[in-house]
Amino acid sequence: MTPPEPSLLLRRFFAVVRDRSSQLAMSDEHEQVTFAELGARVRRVAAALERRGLRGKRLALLLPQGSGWVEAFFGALASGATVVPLSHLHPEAEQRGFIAASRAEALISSRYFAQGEALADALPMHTLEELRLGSRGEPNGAATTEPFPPGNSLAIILYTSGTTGKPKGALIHHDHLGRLTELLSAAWEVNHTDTLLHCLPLHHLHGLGIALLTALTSGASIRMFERFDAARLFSAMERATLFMGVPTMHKLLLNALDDADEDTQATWRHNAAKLRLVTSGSAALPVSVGERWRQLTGSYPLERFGMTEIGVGLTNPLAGPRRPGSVGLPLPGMQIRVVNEHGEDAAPGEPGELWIAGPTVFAGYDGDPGATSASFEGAWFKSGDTAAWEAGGYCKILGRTSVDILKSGGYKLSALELEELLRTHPDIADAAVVGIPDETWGEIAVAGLLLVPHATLDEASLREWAKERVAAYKVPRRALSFDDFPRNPVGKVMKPTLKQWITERLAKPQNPPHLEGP
Ligand code: MCA
Ligand code: AMP
Repeated sequence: MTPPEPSLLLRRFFAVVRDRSSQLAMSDEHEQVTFAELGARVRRVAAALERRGLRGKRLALLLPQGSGWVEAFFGALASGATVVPLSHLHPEAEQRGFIAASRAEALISSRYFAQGEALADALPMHTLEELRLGSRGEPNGAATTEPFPPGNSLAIILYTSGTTGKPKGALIHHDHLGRLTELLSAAWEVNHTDTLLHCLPLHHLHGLGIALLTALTSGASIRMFERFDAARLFSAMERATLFMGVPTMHKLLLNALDDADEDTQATWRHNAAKLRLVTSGSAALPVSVGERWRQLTGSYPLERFGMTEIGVGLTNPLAGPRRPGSVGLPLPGMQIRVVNEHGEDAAPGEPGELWIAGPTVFAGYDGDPGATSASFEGAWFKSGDTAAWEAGGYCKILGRTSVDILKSGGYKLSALELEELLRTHPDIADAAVVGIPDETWGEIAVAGLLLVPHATLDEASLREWAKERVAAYKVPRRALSFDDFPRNPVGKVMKPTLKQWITERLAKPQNPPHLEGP
């Protein structure tokens, strides 16, 4: 039997390190790093981790977004470890939940990062500073990273919300990522002449795989921001060619442009026109937002469809018509079906569920074979999105099959996870969360609440309470109390009706700031 091929992702990365050594790999808030320097740092971290016996282990990673994050990430992968990216956007309680769920055996963080220090009692911590120095008496000899782990070994676990309460861990192999970067690099012609503006969170596949890894392994430079900041992004566009964002970012950038003074507007327009490619994904791009970007940059943003579990399935073409409101054509290398309720391929125009197969489809949900097999039909991953074929083989996303999955600012939220959380509040007897359409966020999560007798609760303190338990972006933006929810004859909450009730209540000019129990 021939041994499995070594990691394509690492082979691609180190080929760029070799071929583009003197070129800038990234610049972040603190420094500029060439590919040669990044590669050397990655090798050092990999060797230090390997000496510490961490090959094959699961390592949580919690660092500020920047060159250190990338160094630790590739170092861990090259050492043969699996990375569980944590986010500073999550409160400690949630981070501990991900550590427990993933069975991570160690944490890579920094001695200068308080959020990492706070987790030191939960699992052994390896600081980036120590790994760089090769301290603890370890020899600091030439760091070798080969042989790379095999392509079919586990590279990352990403947590994604589902129709069950807790987020599920998606198991993603080296070659899922390697192929993703290969397919996107080819489709969007990402190359060493590009500079990508990066401000997406790295604990999700958009920021990590689609943006960061695709750019780096294609030899592009990355200008990395720790967080989204419209003014800084517009300034940086002057020396960039690529920007990948979620629709909310595109909308917030336009809002900032509208609010800027005349001179600033002129500068920002001039800078934006330098971008060769703006992509949009993670949620539907409103056509009005896309059209304004066309005016700014000269071309309609390239909208594509992706998912944690599958990578990217469909994309509008780089050259050739980009169709507003459509996610485009199957990404070359991926297979797409739209399957109707009879299990047959839907005719053009007929709605059905979007199914995806191909080399970037994940290996399953961690420790959940039931959920894994329920989401596959053979090699086809069933997305839970409703779609239809349009003329010319383009595909349109019509919505989600489940009312309990929301998309807010590009983040997937589980209504059930939020309801379970809200029910643990002492003043709340029951909760039902729905997604309400919103111009900026796509949808916002709004909680309908049944309060315990005599309780009074205000929305602001409820949000603060929830933010100690889950990431702020998951916390319902609004909460309204009801005497009861609309229910069907067996007592189940009728969410579409509740959505209507909430929409009507929100449209009324005044909502009481305090929620009151019966
Ligand atoms: C922030 N807030 C939010 C969200 N983000 N509320 C609802 N939904 C959100 N997404 C809240 C904060 O808690 C805060 O509330 C207030 O808004 C302002 O927060 P701030 O941090 O200033 O917001 P921001 O930095 O402007 O954030 C907006 C954002 C961010 C940059 C659009 O949401 C973001 O980075 N989204 C990207 C998500 C993403 O990468 N998804 C990819 C999934 P308060 O005022 O109460 O404190 S992967 C995927 O979908 C597949 C693979 C694919 O196809 O890409
Ligand atoms: P996630 O699990 O966070 O990766 O989110 C994946 C989901 O985001 C998909 O199942 C879709 O519902 C949604 N999505 C991604 N890209 C698009 C797009 N271009 N248009 C509409 N929905 C999208």
